[in-house]
Amino acid sequence: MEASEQSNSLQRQRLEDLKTQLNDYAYQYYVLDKPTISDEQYDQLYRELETIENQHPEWITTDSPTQRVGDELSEGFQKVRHAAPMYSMGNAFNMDEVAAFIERVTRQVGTNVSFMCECKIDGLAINLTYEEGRFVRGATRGDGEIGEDITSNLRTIRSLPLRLTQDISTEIRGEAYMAKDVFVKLNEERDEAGQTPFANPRNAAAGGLRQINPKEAASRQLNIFLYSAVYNDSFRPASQAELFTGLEEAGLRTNPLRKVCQNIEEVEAYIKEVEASRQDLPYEIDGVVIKVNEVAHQEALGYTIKVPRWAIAYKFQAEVAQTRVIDVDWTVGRTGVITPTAVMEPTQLAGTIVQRASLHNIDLIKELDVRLNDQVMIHKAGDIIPEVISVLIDERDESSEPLKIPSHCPECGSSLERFEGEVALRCVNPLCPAQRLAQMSHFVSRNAMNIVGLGSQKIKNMLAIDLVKDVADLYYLTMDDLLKLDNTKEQSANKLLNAIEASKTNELERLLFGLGIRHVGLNAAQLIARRFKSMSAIMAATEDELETIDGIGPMISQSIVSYFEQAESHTLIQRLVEAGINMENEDDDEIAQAALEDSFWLDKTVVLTGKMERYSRPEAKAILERYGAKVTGSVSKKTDILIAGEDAGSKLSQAESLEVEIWDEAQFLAHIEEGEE
Ligand code: 3B8
Repeated sequence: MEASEQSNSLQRQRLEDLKTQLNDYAYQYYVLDKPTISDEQYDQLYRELETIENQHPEWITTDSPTQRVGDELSEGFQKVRHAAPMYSMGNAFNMDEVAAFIERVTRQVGTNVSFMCECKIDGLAINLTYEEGRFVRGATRGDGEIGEDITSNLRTIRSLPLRLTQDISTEIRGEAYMAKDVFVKLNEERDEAGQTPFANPRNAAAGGLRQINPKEAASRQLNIFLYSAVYNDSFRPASQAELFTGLEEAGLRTNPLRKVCQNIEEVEAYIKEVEASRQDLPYEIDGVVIKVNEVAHQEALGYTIKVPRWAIAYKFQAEVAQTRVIDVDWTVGRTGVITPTAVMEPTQLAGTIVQRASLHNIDLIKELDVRLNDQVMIHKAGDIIPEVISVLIDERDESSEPLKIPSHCPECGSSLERFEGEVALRCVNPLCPAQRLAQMSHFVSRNAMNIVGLGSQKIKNMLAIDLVKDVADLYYLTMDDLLKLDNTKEQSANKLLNAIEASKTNELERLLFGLGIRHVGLNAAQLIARRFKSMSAIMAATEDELETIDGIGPMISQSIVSYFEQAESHTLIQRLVEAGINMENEDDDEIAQAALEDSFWLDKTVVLTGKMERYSRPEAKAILERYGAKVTGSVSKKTDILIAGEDAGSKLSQAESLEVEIWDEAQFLAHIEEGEE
């Protein structure tokens, strides 16, 4: 064997090992919820795999973890015929109907029957096709016979195995859903961005599965539970209980909250238990599914034209409550969006006492025609956020008038605007104290810079006497300044100064989140800070570069780029730098410490091509970015330097013809090493 062939085959072996390892870690993390390595270790292996795949695109297979989020947009969705129809279930709305189901089943197949009880996940039915253990296609239920091919969106779901542990060839069915916490964050972001919020996690998940851009789908962070399969010679369990263990052994995610019951009493106990703890589950359920456990009995019972005779869905009563609207609060968010909230007579709803409900925006107010003193029905969206669902118009007083929509900011009095395509009203006064208050409260909040002891009342007082105008000002406060505040003695002032000082060394992701860039939630901030590792690299990043991160879609990347296009943002960051706030990722090596201001690379546009000895392309790119360079993928007139390794191709000739400066690896290393000192 020739040397290069040998190194090729070693590399190929490494690639296979990496794929297996990474898929296994993802399984531990996303299916079993038990991470076995750190995010950093995972990232490192992932990037090693990416590097090999970049060098050998012909080796990329669809089950590679790098292939979860593709670049191609779907052109509408292809229709696919299911191997066997996907039925929906008959419903039971009370225990009598459940009892009738159990009696009928027992009459037909005898008393030697048990029942599998499961939670009814409120998501969307999906169908996953595996061929010899490989995920080849995913589809919606559609009309039950024919669904839509949503493979590229389903691939973005991290708990969905691209490769099973067994060579199963069949269709596996389950539910795709959005967890409650993801839903709450998504709606907060949508409110802030002036977009219509989703009514519930199910709609948000449905929207995610129908994205034409898989990157958007990935950012919805959907999850799945599997609960049924088309049986054949490669997969034939004897019972629903065996089906679940079989799915688990194959690497598929199942809901552990299930129970085999022998009789109606046990079924009823399960239903009661689940209904009572429903609020505490991290996902929304709308009932309990009761299935004949034995597959032989299931087959004997069969199907009607529409539904299986061996399963039934017990639906919970939707939890709603009636109360009266006392007032409507209009609050100004950190981007100036005005959010209306109904203040109501306190009432018990789904486990808590509720007295405020979001009305989201003026379109919703007009649609509901909600007015002061109205009797309204409320529920909890995603089991968490109280919302007004309807108004009892008949109980309304004759003298009642439509709600007055403010024309001016309730805080600063400047006139409100409504941007095209948005449902939100906004205060566009950049000096609005309410916006500043909201921005600063966000900046100091627990998940952001976590400045303990700085509540919104204190910030309000600071703003009122002009001690601070923006978040950077916090870092220039003195003892004398703080003593000017009401109720602030030396001791508490000292504490606060210490808390502010301590926040200077926070991780980069906290700062990035704290800036309050639209759409940049905690999760996005973490992903970005961990990949780019310094504020300057983030500021220099293009939309394309940001989107190379799994989970960062166009909405987030556009928002970041446009935030850093503003001169005010640069001024703010500069003042934070001068105050000594950490702008780098902690685990950075010495290179990251290079003083950016002196960096030769600052604001240079660089293109990498060809093979280098010392660093892989992604590594070289990361180093250059930490020095402040902008690394792009193609040579243009704007390129300052092309760094060409061995076997450089078209980019080299392009650079020559455009008279772009060309360096070899030695020149590059010399400059990096210089910078390291
Ligand atoms: C047969 C079995 C439909 C379903 C089923 O959590 C059938 O089992 C079905 F024809 O729709 N939403 C579940 C859920 C849904 C179904 C199911 N099991 N756990 C659910």
